[in-house]
Amino acid sequence: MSKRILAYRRLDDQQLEQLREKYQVDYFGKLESADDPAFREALGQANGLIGAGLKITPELLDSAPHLEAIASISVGVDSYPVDELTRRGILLCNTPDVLTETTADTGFSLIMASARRVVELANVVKRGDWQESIGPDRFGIDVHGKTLGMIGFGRIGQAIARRGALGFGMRVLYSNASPKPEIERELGARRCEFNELLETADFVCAIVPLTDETHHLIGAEAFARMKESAIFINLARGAVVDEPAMIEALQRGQIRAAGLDVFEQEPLPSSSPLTQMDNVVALPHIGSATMETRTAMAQRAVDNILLALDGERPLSPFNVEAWGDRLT
Ligand code: 8YV
Repeated sequence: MSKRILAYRRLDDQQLEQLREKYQVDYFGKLESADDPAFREALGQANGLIGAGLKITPELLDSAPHLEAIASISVGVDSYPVDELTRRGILLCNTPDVLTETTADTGFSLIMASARRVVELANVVKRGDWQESIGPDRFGIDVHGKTLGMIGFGRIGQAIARRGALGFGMRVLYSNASPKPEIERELGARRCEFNELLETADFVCAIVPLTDETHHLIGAEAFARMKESAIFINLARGAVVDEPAMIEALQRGQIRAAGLDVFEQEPLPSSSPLTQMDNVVALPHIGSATMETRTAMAQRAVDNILLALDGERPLSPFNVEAWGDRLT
């Protein structure tokens, strides 16, 4: 009997066709809830999953007794219980590389928009409130020549740093579990202690995976260490930051501004004080959201699931150990 794939994120026609050529596909292009009975039924028969944006719990896995592999349309794997998947012999694949440059572009647009108050001042014009030339109370701060502090220095962090160092003459500091000598040489970047970074950087940019270790990594103490003129950027995951502590730091003027693509609760509730603050640029989690990149991410996931269900090594497996010797 042919294997079954359950797709729970929008795929384009050609990608769906690619899956259907080899397997039976249950397609939920816009899944409203994991409790949808039709989805649950499909889960019960699925050998492969492809999708994103759904928290995969051990309870959901209990309803998927035939599951062999999951292809996530994301680089972040914080929606998956990775150890549990490994224990159950389920291979997880993600989509690194294809989104690096696009996500770094988003990061840099947050840096620019927060420093130059782009959204706030564009709204002045839109409201018809541009009555006189802009004075010091609405001046921004320079980006070029400043110090960029990267919390996390993986592919995306390095791509942001490259933009800062090579495009804007910024000094780059980074805090990361392992040193990155090659990019240190390329950009003149320097690895430093977390606290030194917080105390020195003009732009503090979080781009670490969300794990037990990074949960609420940046809280009240971290904000207290930042310069009053510092701008905080979060391109990682909302839960890397203690959000109430960040809101308080912004309200008390402990830091100057924030540029945020991610939040503890997404979509961000309209009642959040962050929606009301002029010194906050808040985006609806668009790090990788361009036509080209989202298409490439979905394609990577399609390729990953097809290879995995064929018993071949996918392009980007995350927990190879789940399949023991099968992929080595
Ligand atoms: C995903 C992301 O598209 O890849 C990631 O980890 O944050 C985004 O680019 C998003 O998680 C999908 O919902």
